[in-house]
Amino acid sequence: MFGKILIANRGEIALRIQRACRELGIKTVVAHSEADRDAKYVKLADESVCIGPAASSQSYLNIPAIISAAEVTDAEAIHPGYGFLSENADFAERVESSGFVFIGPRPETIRLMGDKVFAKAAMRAAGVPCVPGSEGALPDDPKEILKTAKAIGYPVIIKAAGGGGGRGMRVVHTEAALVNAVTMTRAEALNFFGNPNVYMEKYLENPRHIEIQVLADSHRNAVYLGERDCSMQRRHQKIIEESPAPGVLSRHVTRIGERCADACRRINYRGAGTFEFLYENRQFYFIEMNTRIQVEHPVTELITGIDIVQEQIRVAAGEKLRFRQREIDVRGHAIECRINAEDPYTFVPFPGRITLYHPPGGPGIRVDSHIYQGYTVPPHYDSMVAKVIAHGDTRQQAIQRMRIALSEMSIEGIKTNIALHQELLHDANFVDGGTSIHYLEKKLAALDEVKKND
Ligand code: MV4
Repeated sequence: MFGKILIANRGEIALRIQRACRELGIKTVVAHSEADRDAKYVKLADESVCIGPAASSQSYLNIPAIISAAEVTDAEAIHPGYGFLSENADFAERVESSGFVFIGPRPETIRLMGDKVFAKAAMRAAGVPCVPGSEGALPDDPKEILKTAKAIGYPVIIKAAGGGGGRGMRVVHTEAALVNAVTMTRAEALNFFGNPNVYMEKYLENPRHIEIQVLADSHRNAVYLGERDCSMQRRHQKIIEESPAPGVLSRHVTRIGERCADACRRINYRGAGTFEFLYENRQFYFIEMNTRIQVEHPVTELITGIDIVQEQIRVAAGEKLRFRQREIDVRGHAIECRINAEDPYTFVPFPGRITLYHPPGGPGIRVDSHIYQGYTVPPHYDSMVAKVIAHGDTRQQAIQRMRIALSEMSIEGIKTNIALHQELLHDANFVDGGTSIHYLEKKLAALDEVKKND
């Protein structure tokens, strides 16, 4: 096992990784920006290195500075967390060529999954069901493009191979709009991702977003840790996640999960990963794979009892997975609410000094947060300040525990979206379960209408 790990991230995940290290008896180094000097997790770490100014481009994305920090502190491995450099294959390569272990998949795997055309082809070959679409990247010939769309049927969606997470896509409803949409998406793709390749899929109008968590070691062992329903989102920012996904048959999850684990063995995957699916009319359709730890990993930890961050570290150190698929079972139901420093209805970020903080607690409640009373939320980064995760025997109990937790929680001095979460936890459609990826945006638009007519 490693003696010392450098954490190349900030906020709650920096603290989360530190806790996993501490339990494993590993010393920690936090590489931080000037804006995060006074953060609690920086003080709690065994060592810290300031790697640059507040702007992420000069600190959390500064590859040479991070490598130097690992060198001067004699760290053996680097954990990238989520966001920032976590899915940057060049970074993973630089980490390994500098003699450190990258806590995540091999750089080639990150590169493969970063190209959504390659990722889809690999998954299709492994028997993972995908959204019907073009065979690989679209050609230039307009006739061929029109033919492909005709075969798929409108509406279709054009996506950039180098995109993902909602960037670089266009929905096309008619033949008349198709060729221009492909040209525009291609131009943006080249501009934003340096890769002009685009591909086409059938556009699913009202799906849910359900993902499968996997864990693999470097000895070709792989397991899946159930699913997460992440459909409650706005502008590709998830706000509530839960597991199990309401109304999805567990034997269906088992079937898809087996496919995902199988695909991991086939591509020799290492570490934690997530297979993203759209789910519509009781069918799963693979769209993308994420090669990092995700924000919402705690819901899976609560229902499986597995510490995913510790397992990431163990498999990165070359250890074998400590459990087989049949030893993993799902217990109860978990829901996560992401608490953001923002106006609950306009979503405008609201950083600032926290003058009062009372975190919730009690049975089945977990809070992953780096904040404290007197802490100043810096304006330079993501606005998430805490994750509240509720676990119960049933979904109903998890919802009730979450409502109680949020009612106990006080954060003053900044605005937060706690009121929005409370509203959603009492929303009849959310309580029924199974709302689509468009539900929140439609609900917010309806609330806006009510306000306008007041
Ligand atoms: C889609 C889709 C409908 N049909 N693909 C957006 C994020 C990226 N990961 C994939 N996305 C979508 N791909 C097909 N064929 C709808 C979306 C989509 C979406 C997906 C997941 C969560 C939220 C979303 C919000 C808008 C659109």
